[in-house]
Amino acid sequence: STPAKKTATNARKKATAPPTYANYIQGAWVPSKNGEVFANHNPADTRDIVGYFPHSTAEDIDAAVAAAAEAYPRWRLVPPPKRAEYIFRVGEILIRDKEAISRDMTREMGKVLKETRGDTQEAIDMAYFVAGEGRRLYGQTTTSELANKFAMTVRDAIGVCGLITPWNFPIAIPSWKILPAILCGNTVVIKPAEDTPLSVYRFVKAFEEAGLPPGVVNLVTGYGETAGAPLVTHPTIRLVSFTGSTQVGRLIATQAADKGKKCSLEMGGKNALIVMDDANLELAVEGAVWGAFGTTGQRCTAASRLIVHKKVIKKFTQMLVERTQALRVGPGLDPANEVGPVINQDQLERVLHYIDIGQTQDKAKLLCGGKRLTEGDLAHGYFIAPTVFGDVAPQAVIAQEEIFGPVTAIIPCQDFEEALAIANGVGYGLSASIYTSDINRAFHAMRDLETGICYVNAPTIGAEVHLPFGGVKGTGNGHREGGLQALEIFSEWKTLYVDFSGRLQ
Ligand code: TXE
Repeated sequence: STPAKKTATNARKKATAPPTYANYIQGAWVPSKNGEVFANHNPADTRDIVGYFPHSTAEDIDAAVAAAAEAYPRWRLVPPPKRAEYIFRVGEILIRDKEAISRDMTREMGKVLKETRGDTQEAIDMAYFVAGEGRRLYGQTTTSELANKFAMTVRDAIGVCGLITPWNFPIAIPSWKILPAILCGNTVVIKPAEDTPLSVYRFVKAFEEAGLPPGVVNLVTGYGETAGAPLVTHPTIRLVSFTGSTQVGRLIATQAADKGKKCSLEMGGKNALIVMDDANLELAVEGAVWGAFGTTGQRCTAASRLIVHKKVIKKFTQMLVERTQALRVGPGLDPANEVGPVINQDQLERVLHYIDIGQTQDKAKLLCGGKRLTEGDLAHGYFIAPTVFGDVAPQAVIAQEEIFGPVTAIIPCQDFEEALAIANGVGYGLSASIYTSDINRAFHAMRDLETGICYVNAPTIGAEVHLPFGGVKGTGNGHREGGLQALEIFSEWKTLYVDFSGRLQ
């Protein structure tokens, strides 16, 4: 196109007001009952409003839950291979729209395009994986104590599920919940994070286009206390699946327990990456950089603790700091950038607060980063320089609490046993990794690290959809998403006995 044409297009783009989106209830796009909306900002440039979304309340949740309850009896009787066909079609639509969805996601969430493409791909992978399970919803047949009596188990749906999701994986995490839930015959209401509603809007659009019957998937946007809380406490909701902060997760667990609802929680981590003296240091540094700063450190699997053997700590630290300082920080839509902004003002303040604690209270050594970046256009976004602390004590605040930002802590260790003890010395237990060339140590670590996921010679990140994802200790409540294990969350076992003996009892 000619330069003149380009200018005209840009002018048109600027003149267009941000779109206003709607909730999806009973197969129709509807505003919130109070008519209110909230603005969704681009964290790389807050002057850019991505769109306005319904500021929903209990009334909207009531309508969505009623739609899901109405759809449930029919959906439950749709044979699973047929349910799977809708899911397969959703996967195809996501493939077609992958680039557009990923660009929108970078705009509303901030992480770089390479990562949002990965996020969308995860939903595609999940769609195909789950669709395949439609023909394999196996139960068991087993022996009976009595002759001429047959015993078996089948998976049954649970009912209407309330799904509450965070902003760090705006489409992947919703896919981990919605897809297995509806495959198992449940209907759902999803309340996505207020910072990333557009990605879920686009995901739900795919269900609509796939021809999913009205009411099976419903979307209500809004804030946690006004839209999320009424979903959790709604009497018709049989199951709540939540990913987010520990504080909210604990509250939801209490509310669900009080009403006898099933509840699955995923609440974060304080993940350790151990570097032994026999590690390939180049590999370990690369793993530490992406484990710590990928998604700007806003991953529940982020490598926020680097436990390094004293023999290699000097070399490792020097290589890591050099590599970290070379990272390009900026808007995620520019392919030259490697690290995007943090999600919002609260998160910016929270991360800077932890950086301050690291220096003042923990008395750790700030090796690089440690400040907000405000040069040029960065001033309009929530950018923080990737930060490395050295000489961090295992009990330091920054080595114990989830920071959820581009901050990592190097903790020295004397030997392998001490490394394991430090790694296990936190309240969380999501993922851990060890870099070593000693196979015995690797297996020893895999056996004794108190986490739901362990990596050897790979960073603490990189979940695959056909494997279970989740953690022990404060990370969760015993459930696993992904893999066949997700079916355990979203279905109940029903035991069936058939007596064909005709015997009188
Ligand atoms: O989480 P919230 P926030 C951690 C991370 C981060 C911190 C705060 O440490 O710094 O949490 O993030 C909904 N009833 N993680 O404030 O508030 C909310 O609307 C029902 C780790 O964003 O837990 C959103 O949809 N719902 C994590 C979702 O809960 C409520 C990912 C998560 O928001 C609610 C995100 C309520 N009372 C944050 N209050 C991970 N495990 O990966 C809020 N919500």
